[in-house]
Amino acid sequence: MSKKKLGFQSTLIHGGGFEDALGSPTVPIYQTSTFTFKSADHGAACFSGEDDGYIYTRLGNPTIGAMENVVAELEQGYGGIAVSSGMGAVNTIYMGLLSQGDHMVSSAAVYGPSRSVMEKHWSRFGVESTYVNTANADEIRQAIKPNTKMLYIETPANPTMDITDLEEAVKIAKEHNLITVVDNTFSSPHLQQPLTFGIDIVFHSMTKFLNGHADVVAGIIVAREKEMYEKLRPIMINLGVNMDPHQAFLVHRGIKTLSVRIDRAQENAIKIAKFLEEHPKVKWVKYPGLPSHPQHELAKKQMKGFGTMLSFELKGGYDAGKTVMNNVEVALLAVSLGGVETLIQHPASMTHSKVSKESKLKAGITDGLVRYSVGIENVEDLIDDLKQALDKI
Ligand code: LCS
Repeated sequence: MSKKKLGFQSTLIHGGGFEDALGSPTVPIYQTSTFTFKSADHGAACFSGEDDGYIYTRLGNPTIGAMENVVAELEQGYGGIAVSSGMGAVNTIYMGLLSQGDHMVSSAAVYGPSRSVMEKHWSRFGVESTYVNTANADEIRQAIKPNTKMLYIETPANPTMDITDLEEAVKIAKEHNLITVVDNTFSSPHLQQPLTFGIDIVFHSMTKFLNGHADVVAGIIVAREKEMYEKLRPIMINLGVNMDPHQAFLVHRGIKTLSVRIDRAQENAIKIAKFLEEHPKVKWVKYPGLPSHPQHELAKKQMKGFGTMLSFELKGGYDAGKTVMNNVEVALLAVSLGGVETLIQHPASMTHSKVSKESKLKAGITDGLVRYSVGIENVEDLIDDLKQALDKI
């Protein structure tokens, strides 16, 4: 293949540069824990770094490496670090870059455990955190203290769909010498490439869009610069949150259809968002593609599409939401998101249940908020499904 830089969709298919010795177009699954050395000297050279041969799968593996290289290319970063889950990525980043006495400013609306692990556990090791609405740059500025080291952003945020201005965030971080981290799970690199805005680290729960088929739990970190990559990779290795080769194979297969899956689901998402917004029983809908979304213009500027996630609240609050969740027949009542199947869930009692009620309300996660992840089913079926469930209220 020519060395010309490929477009995004070609990179999904051909990225990473892996060439199989026997000509397989897919990356074989090296389902092994260890690799034999040619000699004792060769083993020593692999450990010293003189030889880049494989040693042990927790340290590196060809199947995992091929997938890491594709995602690093898609995010336009220096290198990818595959991890066992999205939470493996979160904790690798916290452990690698925050020490006792350091402070982190983060989006208040983040995936519940990304916040609760910081507030309940990293705090035990002396790491401080402040959660603010990062969609408001003034709130970020006011939260920065002399010991602030990291600005952690989830955009669009789970589950409020709030959008943080990445350009502005990088500007603030530069003024205060902060490391910037973006959880890019809700967009995937198909819709948003935070490293191109100057963000230092991007990570994903690949359980979601990158894999896309609700059959794997996985994560990845991509660093913009070599130095950051080299800081984080040993943390993943020593924490032991490495990926398994079979997991990597499945995610790599899912990645190939990332663009077609998201483009197709987005066509459904805007129609569903409009249907809900016009429905008399609906109080509000948050979808970046609706002009009523408070950061609709920002979404247009920094994202290549509006995504497939939306949240809404019914006029009847939680009880009405529960009726809808209990009566949908095409959408599945389940947590997770970003797959080909449509999912519906209730963040306050499910994904964000471990976050205190006060913090949830401050972050905009009301009791009545219902989250809906749009899949690639026929949109008429999804709308009819919601219609009949709303009729049951
Ligand atoms: N970041 C975001 C934005 C997420 O949505 C999730 C999982 C994670 C990180 C953690 O990834 P995991 O370890 O599960 O691969 N989000 C979930 C959700 O909203 N429902 O179930 C899981």
